[in-house]
Amino acid sequence: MIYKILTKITSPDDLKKLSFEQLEVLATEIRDYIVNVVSKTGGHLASSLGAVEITLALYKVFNPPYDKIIWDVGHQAYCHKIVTGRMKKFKTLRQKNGISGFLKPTESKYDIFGAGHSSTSISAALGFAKARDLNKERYEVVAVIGDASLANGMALEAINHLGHDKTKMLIVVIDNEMSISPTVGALAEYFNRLMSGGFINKLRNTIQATLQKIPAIGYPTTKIIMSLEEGIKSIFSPGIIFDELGIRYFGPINGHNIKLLVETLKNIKNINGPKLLHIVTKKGKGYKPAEENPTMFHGISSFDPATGIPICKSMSPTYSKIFSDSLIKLAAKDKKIIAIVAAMIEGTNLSVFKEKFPDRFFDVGIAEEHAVTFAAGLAKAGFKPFVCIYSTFLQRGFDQIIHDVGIQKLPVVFVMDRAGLVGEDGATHHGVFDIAFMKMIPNMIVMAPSDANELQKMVSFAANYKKGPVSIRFPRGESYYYHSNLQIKLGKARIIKKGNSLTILNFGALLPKIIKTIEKIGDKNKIEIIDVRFLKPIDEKTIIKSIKKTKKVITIEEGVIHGGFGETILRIISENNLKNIKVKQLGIPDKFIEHGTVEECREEAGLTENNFLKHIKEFLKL
Ligand SMILES: Cc1ncc(C[n+]2csc(CCOP(=O)(O)OP(=O)(O)O)c2C)c(N)n1
Repeated sequence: MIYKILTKITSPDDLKKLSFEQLEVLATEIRDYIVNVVSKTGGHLASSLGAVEITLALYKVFNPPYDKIIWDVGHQAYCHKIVTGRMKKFKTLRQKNGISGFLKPTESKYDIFGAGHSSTSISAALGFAKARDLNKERYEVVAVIGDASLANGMALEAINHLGHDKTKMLIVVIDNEMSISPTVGALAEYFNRLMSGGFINKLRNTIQATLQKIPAIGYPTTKIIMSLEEGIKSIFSPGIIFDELGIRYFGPINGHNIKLLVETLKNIKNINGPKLLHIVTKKGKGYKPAEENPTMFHGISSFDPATGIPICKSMSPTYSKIFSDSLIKLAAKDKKIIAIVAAMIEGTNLSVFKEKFPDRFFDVGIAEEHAVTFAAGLAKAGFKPFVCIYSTFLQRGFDQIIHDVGIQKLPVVFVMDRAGLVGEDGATHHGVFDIAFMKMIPNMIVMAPSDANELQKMVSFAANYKKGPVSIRFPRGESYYYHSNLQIKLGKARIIKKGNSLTILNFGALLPKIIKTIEKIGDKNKIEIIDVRFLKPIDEKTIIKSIKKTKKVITIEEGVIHGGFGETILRIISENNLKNIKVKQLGIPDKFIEHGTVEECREEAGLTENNFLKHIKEFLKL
């Protein structure tokens, strides 16, 4: 497609000059461009396609960056990136040093507030609105949030504050009835009713107009019907929840009609106080494969733009698949096993579990905090819940893990998928803090498998462990098979290879890389490799014995060094008064690692075979 208008857009101001017809052409060009780029780079396609018209309408009516338009999550903001001066650079989406897949204020002054995790926009927007009032400024503030993200506790807390505070700002809810899979929960059902409420309103107007035209019945009859309608309206009244909470509700309106969006935004822009505009969109709009399969196209790797068929690289099964297969096998025998996810059924690979055991599967929506305490209740009542949440999103449930699970020693299993560096999603999504936050919680068993076989055994160990909470972390992507016939015993490490001059202590899935590195050196008996497996309780005996022998230690983990596994080893060395020990901790240094491929991110963190080799050689003076 030739981009006649798109190539001329260098900032949102350029949109102000366009007619509605031109904006419609632009929307088509933007969609085509997004599909083409994402088909090569991968990314969050379907939500961004659905948000094209609302982006154009917002920038036609408001004046960013003076007006603060704050996007929730940021996965739907590709059109925003393109029309805010990043059209050419958009081709580098999610690549190292390229455009971020989420919102990043260091990337553009138009990315008003950083995001990647959901449901932060209303709180942040209220912060901006309050600051404006305190500073006696006049800018407008808009939070743009999806229907699934609106149901999250944080968004609801912000609404609670906003309705009470009465500050002037606008919330635009993009309702496509989808999270990654269809939105779940009572609020989603309420939105459905609002949509039919809109329908009722139209019907009501049509009935009224028609009846007015018939002289025989005329006005009095209309009144009776209207009062009946009022009865219906009190049940179905659009927006009643928001209105009752002090936030004026407008909508629902068609989120793909630019003219209607612009006119509505203009009409409500100057109304004081908190407002909510409910727009209805189609996820994947304008690209047939994404419209037909919005879940698959929510976040997708490269695909053929002509057909929508993913360009698959053949891979061994992912760790997520190994985990879900293991859990399904265990759940078939143990009726107490329950799986809980927070809006990530596909990502955690648990759709088969859901099909097989619908009564024992719960998708609680984007509600990680609730997922943890809900599991705590189930565990207290005798069930064995597995809370399956990406490492990065479980950060939200930190207090609940301590307060509701840890202190009560409840047998909840935390399965942290995507633990470690995740690559293209970048700093907001790397799962690098869980080792640190799990290990500090009393009563928590902290495990990390180093291969697929070990993961299966750990899942089975966790299912049978009754004395308290357990956490298991595993990385994104392809699994490896290294071990065979192994047994998992609480708190027991495994010596992978014996040696006398250097101890390498591994925690997690980087073991195959370590072994490959050692193979390159051709070492026979210098290096001892220990796969620690349990960070809590840790096998101090085996570790101390090895350290006493070699006096040199390298610790390796794909998590933050500060507070991580390596620091536990320093504690062991110090508490046991081991003298003259040289230690190198390899892990994520004290900075946020940006996006890139997983290998590029590992390079930045120093978690590559080359860097392992460098430190091994230094220690062994090779
Ligand atoms: C705290 C948190 N949990 C989970 C996710 C993963 N996630 C990203 S987008 C998304 C769905 C968002 O749905 P919605 O808000 O309706 O927006 P849509 O994609 O439909 O436009 C989810 C679950 C996240 N980003 N943050």
